[in-house]
Amino acid sequence: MTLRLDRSSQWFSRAQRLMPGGVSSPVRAFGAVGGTPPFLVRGEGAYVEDVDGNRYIDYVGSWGALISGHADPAVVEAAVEAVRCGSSFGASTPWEVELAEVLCEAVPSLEMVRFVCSGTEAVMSALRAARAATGREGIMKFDGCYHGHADSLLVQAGSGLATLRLESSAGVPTSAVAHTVSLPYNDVLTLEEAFERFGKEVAAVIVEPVAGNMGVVPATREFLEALRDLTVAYGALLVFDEVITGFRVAWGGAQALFHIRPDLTCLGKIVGGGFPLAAYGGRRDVMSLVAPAGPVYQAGTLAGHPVAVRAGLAILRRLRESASYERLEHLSSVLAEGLRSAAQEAGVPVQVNRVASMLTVFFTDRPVTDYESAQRSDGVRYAQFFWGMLRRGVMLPPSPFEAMFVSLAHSEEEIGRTVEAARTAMREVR
Ligand code: KE4
Repeated sequence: MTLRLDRSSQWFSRAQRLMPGGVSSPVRAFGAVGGTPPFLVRGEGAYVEDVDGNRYIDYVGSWGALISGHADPAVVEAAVEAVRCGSSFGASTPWEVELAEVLCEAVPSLEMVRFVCSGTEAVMSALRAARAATGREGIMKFDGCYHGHADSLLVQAGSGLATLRLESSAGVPTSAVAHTVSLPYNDVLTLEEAFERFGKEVAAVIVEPVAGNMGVVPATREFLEALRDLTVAYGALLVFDEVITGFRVAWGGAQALFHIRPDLTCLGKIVGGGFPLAAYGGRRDVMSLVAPAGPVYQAGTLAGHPVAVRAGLAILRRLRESASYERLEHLSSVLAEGLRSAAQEAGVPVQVNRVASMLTVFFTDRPVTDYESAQRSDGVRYAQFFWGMLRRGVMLPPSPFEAMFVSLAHSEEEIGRTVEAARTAMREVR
């Protein structure tokens, strides 16, 4: 079967004349899978449609934000009603207080919260607060984890950097990363050694408690407990980057799932309902340092944007509806099992890593437990599988270093059709 992408191809050429790589964010340029990225014009429920009229079952979901599907009627209504009242005021609104109350009630570590416009901003600001609270400069992160594109974190990062095989970024001054160290994920021994060497200089350790940016790789309980114990012992703050996992893997995020309470948490994606809204928060004594309450400056013209906030409230209300997480768990486990058996039938070795409704198909016969093992998976086979599925009307993330996301809009029908497509697409993988 052929996939006509003529109009997408024309738009891509036009875009490349004026936009770097023809995209607004690198991973969208299909660097890892090649070919022309479909230019999308519409999303509805579990489906997206491109300019050529092709329709796909979507597992990108705006990189995890759309846990209730595209154009969720409740989210659309909230956003339309909000924008009818004026798009933005640059002033406080009742709704941001309501959203702050919902987040602080749901996420165990949140005693106070500040809204920003992106996950990058949330992480950057959380680390600034951590440095102020500890009087230290050192930041510890983990290979393959991605925390946005702030200078100090572009070290061995996942997501788009992994896709482009970049270890860091040009234009980042060495001084900006001089205090950042990146260690192997899930490696307790190396972590302990690092703390022995410079634990007393570390302001914060930031981690994706379930990594989504090297593909899905869950942290072991031993690793998370070691992170919590060592940060307490050495006086560093533990920061959970839950931009993906917040409200994805559980109502209270990975920290609720694993019963590990970080000092600060970063949220994004789902909490904005697909609009530009993110947040950081945590211990009251740390967050009270943030201006104007304290000396840590952070600001934003569109922070707490009323349309995004009211969309966020709507999507979270949907998630509170009965049995949402049980439904996501059921559909995602059926999907993962179906992908495994499709690969097995075709004689293609894969590992399917899944936590709740986020999962990744790694083309390798060995377990994927960190960035190194994720990088050993076969990217060429992933690209073949990606296009085989796209030709069959299923859109996977265009990189093996990202996650597939199931939404409440996916039903047994979409999961069944996806598994059916995988059975034949796997046979084309060489
Ligand atoms: P943004 O600045 O892109 O809103 O969030 C940065 C960020 C922070 N933390 C985690 C765990 C993240 O996954 C992200 C962003 N995720 C990527 C996809 N994995 C965004 C997609 C893109 O870069 O185009």
